Amino acid sequence: REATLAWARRNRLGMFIHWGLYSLAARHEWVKNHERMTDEQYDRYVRRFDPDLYDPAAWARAAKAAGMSYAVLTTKHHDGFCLWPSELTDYTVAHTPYGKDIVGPYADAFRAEGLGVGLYFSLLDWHHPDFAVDGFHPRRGDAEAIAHNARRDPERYRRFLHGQIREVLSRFGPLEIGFLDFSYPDGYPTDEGPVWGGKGAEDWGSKELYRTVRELQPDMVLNDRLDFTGDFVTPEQYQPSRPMTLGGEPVPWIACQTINGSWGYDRDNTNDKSPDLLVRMLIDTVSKDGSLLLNVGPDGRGRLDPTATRTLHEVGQWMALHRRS
Ligand code: FUL
Repeated sequence: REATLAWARRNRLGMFIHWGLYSLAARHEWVKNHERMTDEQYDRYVRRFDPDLYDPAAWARAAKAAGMSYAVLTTKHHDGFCLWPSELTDYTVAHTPYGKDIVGPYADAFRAEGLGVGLYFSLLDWHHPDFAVDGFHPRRGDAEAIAHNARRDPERYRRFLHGQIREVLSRFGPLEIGFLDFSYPDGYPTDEGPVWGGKGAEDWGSKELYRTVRELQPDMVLNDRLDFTGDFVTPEQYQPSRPMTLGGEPVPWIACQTINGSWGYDRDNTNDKSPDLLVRMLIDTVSKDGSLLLNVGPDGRGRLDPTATRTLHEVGQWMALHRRS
C-alpha cells in the first residue's frame, strides 16, 4: 500500500478516456445495453468506425497542459469491441474501415509527453456468446438469447478473457496503471436486488488473472474491481467524505469523475460540471490524499469535444498557478 500511496501522491490528476463504437452512437457508452440492441443492430457502428481525426498526440498535449500526469484508455468496454487488433476475435479495429491499431499510438503519444500510460479493460463482454446473459446484458429478458446462452461454455469465455488480457498487458510497454471493470463479490446492487456481470471469481478465474497481471506488469498499480481489492479503490461519480480506509488502514484511492455524467461521448448532454467545480473536486480529492481521474469521451471521429477542450484548458490554467511539482 505504501508504494501505491506514494504513486497517488505523485499522480494527483489523470485523464480517463472512454472511446469505442459507442462514441459513434453519441449517447452514452452503455447505449447497446440501454437500448437493448442486438449484435446486428450494433454492427452499424463497426461498419462506420473510421476516426479520421484521431490524433493521440493532441490528446496527450491537452492532458499535459491540464496538469495531468497519467491517462487510462478503454482498450475494450462492455460492448466487447477491441481498440487493438486482438488475435482472439475479429471484433476489433482491424475489421473496420479504419483498419489499424488505436492503443499502440495512444501509448506512444502519451509516453512522448512524459505521461504515465494506463489501460482499462472490461471483464464484461456483451458480444461474446459464452458471456452470461444476466440482468446486466443488453439481451436480458430475450427468451431466444437466454435459451441460446444456456448452452454457453464459461471455460471458453475464461480462456478468451485471459488471452486478451495477456495481449493488452504485453503489447504496449510498461504500464503505470491497470483498470479492470468490473466484478462485485456480492453482485452489483440494483433496485431489483444484486445482479452479476459474470460471476467474477468463479466465472473468470480472478486469482489466476491477478497472477497474470503481476507476472506481465509487476510495477503496474491495479484497481479493485476484480472481486477483491487491488492496489487502490475507485469511487465512481462521488467524492468520499473523508480519506478512504480499508480495514481501518488508509487505502490509496482514485476518484473517477465525468464532466457531464456520461463516460462515452454523449452529444446532447449538456449537464456539464464547470471547470470551477472540477478544480474544487480536485482540491477536495488531494486534501483527502486521493487522485482524480477525470474523464473525457472523444467523439466518433476522434476529437475531444469543445466542452472537454475548454474544461481541460481552464483546469490547466489553475494547475499552472497552483501545482507544486
Ligand atoms: C463502470 C462502467 O460500467 C462505466 O461504463 C464506466 O466505464 C465506469 C468507469 O465504470 O463500472
